[in-house]
Amino acid sequence: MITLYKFGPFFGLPDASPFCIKAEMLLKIAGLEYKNDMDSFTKAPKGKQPYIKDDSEVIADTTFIRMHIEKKYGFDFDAGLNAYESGVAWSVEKMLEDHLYWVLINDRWVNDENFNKGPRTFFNAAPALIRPIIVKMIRGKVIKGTKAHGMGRHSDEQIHQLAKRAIDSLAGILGDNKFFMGDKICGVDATAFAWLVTLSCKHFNTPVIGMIDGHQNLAQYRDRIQAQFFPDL
Ligand SMILES: N[C@@H](CCC(=O)N[C@@H](CS)C(=O)NCC(=O)O)C(=O)O
Repeated sequence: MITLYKFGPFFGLPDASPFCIKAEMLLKIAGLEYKNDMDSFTKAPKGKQPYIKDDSEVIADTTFIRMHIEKKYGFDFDAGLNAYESGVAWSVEKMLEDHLYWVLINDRWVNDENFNKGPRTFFNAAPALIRPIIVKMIRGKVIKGTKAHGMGRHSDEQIHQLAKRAIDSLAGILGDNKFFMGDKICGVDATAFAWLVTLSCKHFNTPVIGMIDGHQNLAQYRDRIQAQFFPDL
């Protein structure tokens, strides 16, 4: 049995982290049985979630989780795609994970209003006396990360200009397809759904929600996948 280590549902989303939603989607797409563990972040081998335990093997990072599923279970997430299509799918995935992710982090962690009603609440269980210190330290670490990546050096307006360009590209690639690369769900859909549902979260105040909802194909794709894979939400 596989155990998926994740944060758990927050803000009406399947998980606070799009990477955890992606990992869960990969397991669901591959049709593998798994159970969730939402209490083992401190044991994460790379200091990040998600990670999985499959028998005695521990695998951290969604891309390595995907590779593990491909190798151990012989499941091909890109079955039927030619080399060009696989390349497009991989590029889309990495645009979301390594570029649009930082828009999300900026909107949630840098913006005061969103931070106060979002990430700040992750620390509610910490003892009241030291809570402000922990919040300041972790928020500072995340903001430093946005600057190290580079996204955090832009103005909000510039960040949202970049977001719009990325969202418009996604809409263009999806076109009239049912799934990102055609009629059949494939690996990139795990990431695309995870990011679209997370970036559309109405708990937060961000123009990115309107950018996504402005594309009927993206909004319908997100809602279709949510209804199929997370019907309880
Ligand atoms: N490349 C990793 C990224 C995972 C990741 O960034 N996880 C974040 C949540 S979105 C995390 O656990 N952050 C906690 C920390 O850095 O302390 C993957 O694909 O799994």
